[in-house]
Amino acid sequence: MSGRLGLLAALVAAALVLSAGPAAAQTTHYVGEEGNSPANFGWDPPELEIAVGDTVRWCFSAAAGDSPPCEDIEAPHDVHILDSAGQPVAASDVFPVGGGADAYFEYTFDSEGTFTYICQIHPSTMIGTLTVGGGGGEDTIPPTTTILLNGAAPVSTYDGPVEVTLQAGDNAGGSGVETTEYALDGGDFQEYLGPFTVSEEGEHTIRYRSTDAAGNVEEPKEVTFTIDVGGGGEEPAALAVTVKPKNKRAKAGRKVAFRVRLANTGDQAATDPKVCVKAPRKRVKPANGRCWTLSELAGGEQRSARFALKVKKPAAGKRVKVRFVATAEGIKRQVRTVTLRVAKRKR
Ligand SMILES: [Cu+2]
Repeated sequence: MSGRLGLLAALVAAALVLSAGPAAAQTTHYVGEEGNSPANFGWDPPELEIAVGDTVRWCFSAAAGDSPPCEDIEAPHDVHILDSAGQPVAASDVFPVGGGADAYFEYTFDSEGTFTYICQIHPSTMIGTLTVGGGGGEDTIPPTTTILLNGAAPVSTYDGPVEVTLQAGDNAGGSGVETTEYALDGGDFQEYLGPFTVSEEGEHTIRYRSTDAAGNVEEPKEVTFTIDVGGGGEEPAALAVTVKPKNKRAKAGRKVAFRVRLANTGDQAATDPKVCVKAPRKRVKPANGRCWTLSELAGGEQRSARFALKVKKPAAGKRVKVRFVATAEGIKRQVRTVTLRVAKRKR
């Protein structure tokens, strides 16, 4: 007869375990009896924090499982599980003293919440509190996220697209990483779903953080890097000069003018650029200054100036070469030559 009862209990227990589904493979926690008289019977432990999917076994015999707290009970007990609204969730039969290996009751908790476990024979002392968390007991430590750029520790400059990988891990014994997020170039945080690529040239900032299942949020970390493809944007300054017109008829005693345009065809700024006019002193005299001087000419910038020249009398009937010489600090000079064809003097 006791054999039949034992078989029945085993079947009930097996059915309970099976009903728990795939999560039943997770941790099993044990609760036993404490005390030795109706005045001080209690649960051991009286409080329990478990993860979703964990199983709790209330045992009423040393043969019922892990010991301690499974011990032979001093009096008959049962267990009723109530939810936070006091509604019954599950209940066992009454286990007699010396119940044997099958003298336990198990339940698997598949959702978060707070529950009460109570022996209805000793309800004032055998009352316990069970907290089912999102995956962890008392994890209060946030996870740690590591960033990899092109599969390695970040450096300051890249010459092409950058693949961003975020790796997150929770502390040992923690509840586990739930989400990892990143914010690109001052944008909102978005969930990281896998490596992504940043390819736009210029400076980029990525902020990143992870959150564990217990809700601990990592203080965001930040990395800044620059993408500079092929060194573009760093071409040295270079001068280009044009002078118009290239040939000009002139008369001795009169002025002529040339339009000079100076351009910086590089990317870096040209420092102290200037254009100076050079011509035979006896024949031509600069009328508004020999040199046109700038403090700087930015990359890609161009400016123009007007040079006025007074043609002297000895130039009459001559062809006069006038040179415009452009220079800047550390840059190859550029020269343009124009010709003045000065009319003969009339008698
Ligand atoms: Cu009891």
